[in-house]
Amino acid sequence: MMLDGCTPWPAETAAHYRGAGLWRGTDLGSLPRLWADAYGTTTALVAGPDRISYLELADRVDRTAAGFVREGVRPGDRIVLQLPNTARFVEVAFALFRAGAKPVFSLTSHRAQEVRHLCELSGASGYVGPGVFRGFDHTALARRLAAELPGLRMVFDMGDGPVLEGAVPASGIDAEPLPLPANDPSDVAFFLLSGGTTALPKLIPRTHDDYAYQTRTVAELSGLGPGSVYLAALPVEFNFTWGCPGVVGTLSSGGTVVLAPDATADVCFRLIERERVTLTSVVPTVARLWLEERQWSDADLSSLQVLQIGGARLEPELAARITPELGCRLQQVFGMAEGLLSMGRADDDPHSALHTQGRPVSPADEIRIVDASDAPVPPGVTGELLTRGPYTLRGYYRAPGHNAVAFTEDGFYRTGDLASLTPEGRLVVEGRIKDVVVRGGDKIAAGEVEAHLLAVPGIAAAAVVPVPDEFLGERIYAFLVSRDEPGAVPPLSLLKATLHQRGLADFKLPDRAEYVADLPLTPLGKIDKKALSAAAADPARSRDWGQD
Ligand code: OOB
Repeated sequence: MMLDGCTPWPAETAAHYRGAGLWRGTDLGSLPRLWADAYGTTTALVAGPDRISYLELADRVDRTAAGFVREGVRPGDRIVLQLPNTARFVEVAFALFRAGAKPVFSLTSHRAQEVRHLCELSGASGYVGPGVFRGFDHTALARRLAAELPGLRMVFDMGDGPVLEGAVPASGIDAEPLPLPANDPSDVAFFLLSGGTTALPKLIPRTHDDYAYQTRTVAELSGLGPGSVYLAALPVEFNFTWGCPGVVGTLSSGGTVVLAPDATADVCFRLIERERVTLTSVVPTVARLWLEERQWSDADLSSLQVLQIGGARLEPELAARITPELGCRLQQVFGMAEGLLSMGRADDDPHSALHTQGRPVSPADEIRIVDASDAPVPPGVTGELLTRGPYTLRGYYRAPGHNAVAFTEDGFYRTGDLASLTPEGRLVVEGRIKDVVVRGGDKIAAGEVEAHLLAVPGIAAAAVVPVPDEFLGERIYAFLVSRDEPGAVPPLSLLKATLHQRGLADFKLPDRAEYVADLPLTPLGKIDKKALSAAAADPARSRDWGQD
């Protein structure tokens, strides 16, 4: 049974996935102990100076789970989890699974707007955060939210600093292990966030069975084993880092996970050299920075066998540089928090490795590429990518209205991506129709930023579009119509400050704003974003992003 507010797979489909051995009844909460039995004193996690064995990890998860239960965490509770790349993240996530609670994976860059929304939408009863992190007091924010949201009863502070009254410090989440009930494998284990096409992010329920299947499948096809060392360079709460094969896939295979505090070449090259990392995953923006740094760095990267790149369009010119300059294989990954993963394979021919995003990872993944009337198009023709399968959601959490348009009647998820298939069945991602800016791998829903811009006094209309950028892939360009005469409108610096003050995460702030007399409309009367994107990309416009 899935939590109320989720859309389960139809019974026959679920039975088929079970019968075919894809869903094996795995409870994610039980995994650390099973791994400890299999891999014992092998190092599971490396984080800063800490090296944590599989046995230690399982013991910590048991004690932390018991600590959460003692503090009032109950099965079914939703708990917003906002921690950086630390061993704590892994311990807390699995401890919450053990306790039957359902973590909601939030980014550490999220601020009041996002955290409040996640707490409200999930009906969270608890929040686990890093205390003060990168100068921001997450506990103070959570305490403020708890004062407003009656359901939010528990605030846990995993930081090292002094802990505010009313919050539980990390040391308080520790108790003698308890026998805890197992989870229903078909139920939600945790929630990922959608890249979002609507004004507010949606929650993606991921079940124990579907995520266990995803991570096992990707780990197998990546050839992971006890000698594998995975570097978590991107934030660990991304599906890419957490489970493609990522943290969960590596731990399932007896390998070692190294947690990087950030994705800079400085930090990551040192870790690759020191820990003999064999596999890591980055977005194209990070890959570009690593290639730049490689020209100056003498770090020994010879252990690195595979660099996974995904999350945003990879320019062929950048793709072609990976193997010659970093000495490892490039594996393109097209994926989404909603499910479907498509990846290159070790035996791909060089052209496919550079120019396609590989094949879906499961033989049970169903792909349809359709035209505007939902009719399938032949190979080689671009259309919208629809998909369903054993680890792709059937509905966002508590979003019936949106689900009615985001899924077909027979349960295919409309990805909003434009793609074509090669005659051999490889995916080529060509673009997208969804209203999103992909800025250095971060997904920003245009509608969300527009809603905040419209709340700024003096702004009558707003349209946010992507504009190409050499380093970030895309940046955020806002076209605005003022209520008054143009001279009286807020400049970009003030707009950014206002949105920041409203509690919007900084990565969503417009890089550039331009006032126009009115916004162009399509024949159907909608804002013509294509025309605006083209205008924003016009080289006649200034590229000096730092200025108003
Ligand atoms: C990953 O997940 P999300 O949920 O942050 O974003 C999904 C969207 C896709 O629908 C697509 O629009 C874009 O990101 N995307 C790509 C891409 N990989 C993702 N666009 C072009 N080329 C690619 N290779 O981004 C994600 C999740 C798991 C693994 C990898 C990426």
